[in-house]
Amino acid sequence: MRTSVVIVGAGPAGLLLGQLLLKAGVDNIILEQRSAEYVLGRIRAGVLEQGAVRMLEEAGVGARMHALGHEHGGFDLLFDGQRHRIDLKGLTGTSVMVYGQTEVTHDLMDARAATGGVTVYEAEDVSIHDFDGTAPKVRYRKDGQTHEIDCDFIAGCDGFHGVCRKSVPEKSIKNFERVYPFGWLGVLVDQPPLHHELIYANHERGFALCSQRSLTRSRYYVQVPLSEKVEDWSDERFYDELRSRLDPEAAANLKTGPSLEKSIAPLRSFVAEPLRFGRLFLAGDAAHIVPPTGAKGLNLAASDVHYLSTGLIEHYRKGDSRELDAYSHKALARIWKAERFSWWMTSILHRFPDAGDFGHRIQQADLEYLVSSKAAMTSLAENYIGLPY
Ligand code: RFL
Ligand code: PHB
Repeated sequence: MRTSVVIVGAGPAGLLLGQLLLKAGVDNIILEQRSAEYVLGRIRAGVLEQGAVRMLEEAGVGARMHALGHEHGGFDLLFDGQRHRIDLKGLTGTSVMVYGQTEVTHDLMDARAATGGVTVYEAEDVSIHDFDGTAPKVRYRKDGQTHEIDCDFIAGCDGFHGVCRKSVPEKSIKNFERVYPFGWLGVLVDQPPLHHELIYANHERGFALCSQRSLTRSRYYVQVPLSEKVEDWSDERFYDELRSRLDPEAAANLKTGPSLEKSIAPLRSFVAEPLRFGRLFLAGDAAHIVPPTGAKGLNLAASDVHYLSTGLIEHYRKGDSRELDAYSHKALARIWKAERFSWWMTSILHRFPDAGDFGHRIQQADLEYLVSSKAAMTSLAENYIGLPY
């Protein structure tokens, strides 16, 4: 078998890259270790920047997103019992789109099927070879048989635990990492959201986030220590904890119901440098992780794919490799800014076990300054809606 680009991973990064390449006439095969149903069942991000919205439009999957997604022109910050609105639209002229990652994945899978793109689901033991030479190969097993694909390039879109980054010799890659001493316990529930926009809360019991997927489906999170087990959290205990971290009005508006999904996600900041190793490129979570506080994970996958797809398309269309050569540098410049923003949002909104009284006062000062200064709020808004690319 032969194709131009083998894409490892059918998450948003792999599917979006595959679709943009197909549209430009660059053939590709996606190898995914899980089933399509499993991939669609993972509940993750919920907020899209305008850049990601544009990318999805470019990939030909904008219609359902525009019909079902909701534009949000702001969100609330809650601390010291008071809510403060961050007027994204007023401060920057731009809003964000609330549309779940599951829906994005669903739309991209449908578009790929309609264009006849090949995705091999349940591809086992994917391994990548000879990417430091001119003729890379990718092997995998499916239904007990071993297959080999010859290609020009490999795109490692296989997430944080994927095989691509791990296949790079240690001396060629540098990893930067910060692990946070807490996670987010999240619940998805078929009940109307308690507020029409998102609420990010800093409370002495810990961070809380009231998010949503639609007018009838809500997504809520509370900060928990890493030692917590999801089995110990009944729905009732979760809602009681969430209510205790909200202002009286928000707490009174919480509509509860049986959780459709409940899980704990640890928080981590991570960047691998560079993003290119010969004919292997890393994109999305395979290359970097942000804590979800700034809603940047999925959006960074989209901006990586913008730079990478542009480079690959120019290479095939014009024989011009300058954009491809610039990929790692350009993508990393944007990645680090999103890493900084996500780290900062995490640091002002969570309770850190070892912050002490001094750390707590500094956090309070940061929040008070933020909501009293238009310049500070504009900086927050500009980063939240997404830096340009
Ligand atoms: P994904 O979505 O992880 O997709 C990678 C795909 O690669 C497959 N794979 C392999 N396939 C073949 N062979 C192998 N050896 C493979 N190893 C892995 C995987 O099965 C998977 O299908 O990465 P991608 O495409 O880069 O997309 C990134 C986003 O998914 C991610 O940044 C966000 O979802 C991060 N994230 C969140 N971001 C937000 O903005 N808001 C959130 O609320 C939010 N919640 C989350 C999250 C990430 C989580 N993870 C990764 C633990 C919650 C969780 C639990
Ligand atoms: C979500 O809806 O899952 C979500 C929204 C905003 C965030 C993180 C997660 O910052």
